[in-house]
Amino acid sequence: MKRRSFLKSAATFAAAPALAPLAHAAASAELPEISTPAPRSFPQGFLWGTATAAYQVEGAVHTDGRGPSVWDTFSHTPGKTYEGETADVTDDDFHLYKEDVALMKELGVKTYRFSIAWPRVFPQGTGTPNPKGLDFYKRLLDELESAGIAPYCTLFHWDLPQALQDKGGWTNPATAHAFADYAGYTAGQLSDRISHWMTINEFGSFIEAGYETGESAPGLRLLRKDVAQARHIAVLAHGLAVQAIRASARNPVKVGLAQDAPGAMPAIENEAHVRAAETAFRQLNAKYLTVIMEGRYTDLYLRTLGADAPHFTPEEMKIISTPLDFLGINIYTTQEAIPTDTPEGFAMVPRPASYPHASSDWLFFNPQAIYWTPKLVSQIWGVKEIYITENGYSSDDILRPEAPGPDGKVLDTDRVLYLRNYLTQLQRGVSEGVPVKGYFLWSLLDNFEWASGFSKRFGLTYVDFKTEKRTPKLSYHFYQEIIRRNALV
Ligand code: PNW
Repeated sequence: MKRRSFLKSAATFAAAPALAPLAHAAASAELPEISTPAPRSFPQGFLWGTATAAYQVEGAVHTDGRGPSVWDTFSHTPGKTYEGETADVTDDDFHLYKEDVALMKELGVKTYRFSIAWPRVFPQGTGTPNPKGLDFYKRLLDELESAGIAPYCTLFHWDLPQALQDKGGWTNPATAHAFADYAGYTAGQLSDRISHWMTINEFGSFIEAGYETGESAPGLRLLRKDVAQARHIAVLAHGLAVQAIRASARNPVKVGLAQDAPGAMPAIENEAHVRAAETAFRQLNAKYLTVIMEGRYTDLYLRTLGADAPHFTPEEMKIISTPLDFLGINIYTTQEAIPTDTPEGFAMVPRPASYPHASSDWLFFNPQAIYWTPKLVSQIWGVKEIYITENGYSSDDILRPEAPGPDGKVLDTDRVLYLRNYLTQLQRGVSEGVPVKGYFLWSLLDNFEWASGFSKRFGLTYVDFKTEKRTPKLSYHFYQEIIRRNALV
């Protein structure tokens, strides 16, 4: 009985021209040919890339005059990172950068997003620059140039010079000016080689995590009003740096940032839910992206903080909202919003306990994040040039390590599953006209995952941290194939 009904449906398929090429169907009377769907391509020139950050991959923390950063201090403080792990050596990319660029060349990426360690350039945060610190990046840029890979550079990926933390770090307005000086100096030195600059990576990950919950460096738990002021100083630092980079660049440059925008997406794709998601997105991003894009804190944000709201001047708001050339967004997840009858007009839906996530407990699997977040950013603020500056997946290294099998292969089908689904949604957005110009996969290599140490692996390439041996995983070959075809596979 079952067999008969299968045959019936097979005949139906064979008759459908879109699915089965008839000539082949004739070869097998019973089974329809499996059809290959039309390639779902990306626009010509779509910029495929990969990303890392200085402290997570470089190692060589005492080399060539690098000063200590808050992450050196924090990771060396007992109890702060997983098993007390530090990034003193990590991937040793400082010495192995040629091998790492070769891995990228083989992968086929057109661009590489990396960060410059502020304490290599200004070991004390301000004052006299350390030319030897910049030399490392010049060597890296030479190597990238000969591999035909365009550099996208982040100036601050959380490694604040410890000397500045000793004077209050991001709670001290002087840090904003020190950052602008460092950004201007570095752009002056390297703008002949780097055209795309990002000021700051993920405000919340060093302000809330560093000064409110204490999970990240410098590991403080300050009062709400001090955290609100620190946020304000950080967005001001961004604006001052945008101006400093433009003022000192010797070539035309494009300036943006890389923000992990808390996401909101419609729980159901209808008009009311989309409106709720838009409203939610602006409010959830009030602390950083909204004030940068609009030059004002939302009323709801100021009202919620009450007496703890930040102090600011109209002049500062102008600096903070200096127009950008592009927006970088780090996409990992998002959360469903629904419309409500409340004055806010939206509510975020709490995630059910069984909502799937990666090894990192915050990394909820929601491929629609990469469709909705850029779409909302372009809808709300009219942004014309967007990059996905990070997107990636963590596997677990504790329960069942992702180590190479006896055949030497790392078959990370979980990461492939994640990437296939996210890239499908990215392609959907791009084909509908959402102006995403490029995608940087986090990360080229397994690396130091901050407070999680080496217990989470995000790499396309497996790294044996005892030997520094690199082994491209299945996901590396999957991404390589997508880049080669410029289409989903
Ligand atoms: C980003 N969250 O961090 C960083 O930019 C990278 O340095 C990091 O390795 C990568 O994502 C993976 O974690 C995040 O809690 C940290 O939502 C935490 C969150 C998001 C991003």
